[in-house]
Amino acid sequence: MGVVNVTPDSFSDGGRYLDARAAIDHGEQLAAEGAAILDVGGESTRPGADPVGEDEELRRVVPVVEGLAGVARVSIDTSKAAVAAAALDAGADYVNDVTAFRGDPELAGLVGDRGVDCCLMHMLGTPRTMQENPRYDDVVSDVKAFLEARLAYAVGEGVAEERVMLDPGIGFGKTVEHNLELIRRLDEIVALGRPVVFGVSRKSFLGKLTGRAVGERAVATAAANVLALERGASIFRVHDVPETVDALTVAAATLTDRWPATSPRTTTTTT
Ligand code: HH2
Repeated sequence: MGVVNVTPDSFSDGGRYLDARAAIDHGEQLAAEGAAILDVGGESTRPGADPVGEDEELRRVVPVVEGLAGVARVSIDTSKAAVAAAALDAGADYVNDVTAFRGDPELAGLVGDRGVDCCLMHMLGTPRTMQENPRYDDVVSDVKAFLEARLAYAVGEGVAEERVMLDPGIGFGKTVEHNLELIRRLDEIVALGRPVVFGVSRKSFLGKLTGRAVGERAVATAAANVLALERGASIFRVHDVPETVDALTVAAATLTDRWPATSPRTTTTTT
């Protein structure tokens, strides 16, 4: 899953793709590099981010979704039902909600009615407050219980269980230790029986571990993604697609003893 942030303030690429043409070009490039899904978002969720109004979010994302429909599967990264509805009308077929249907009471029903896939993510608090001293009894058990409850809620609102994917929300109300423990014990989240989405890309704990600036974290991101693959994650949300494809191709071939795997470059590489 390649990230297309149509925002002025995203933590790693804010402002680079605020213009619709630049965002579409970027999405096309990510698809050519091997992204099967393009996750289009018009509201940053970085720690401390200000909420974006519905009209502004619609203005940012709808032209980009329209431009990318048909290039790859398009996911809309939003918590607002009106934005998700417009994006689905424009060609998206996946709803990625970092609030796990807590942000807008209409969103679960919309996803159920439209019969599309969705991702429900764990977050402690809101983007404004989430990094202020996050605490858990046991981070993995707490996140797992939350995701199980949100899955039940979604199903109760008419979303087919097989349409739901779950995400532990790396970096959303978590310390470095919480993130590392979630990665180490990701198999416990996978045990819920739904595909797990894993979003570690360029996140600040990788900078704390490596000392790398935000644009220099592709290798650190790949390392975490390989561990997540080994523990059963299915979808890897990243900014740096080529590095991720290479790392996951080698890891998947090693784990499954099957290759060529899905890398777009395996057909053109001879050595
Ligand atoms: N992380 C971000 C945004 N959306 N969605 C899911 N399912 N999982 C994630 O880990 C996740 C997400 C944050 O990354 P980014 O979009 O690059 O930053 P920003 O929120 O500042 O736009």
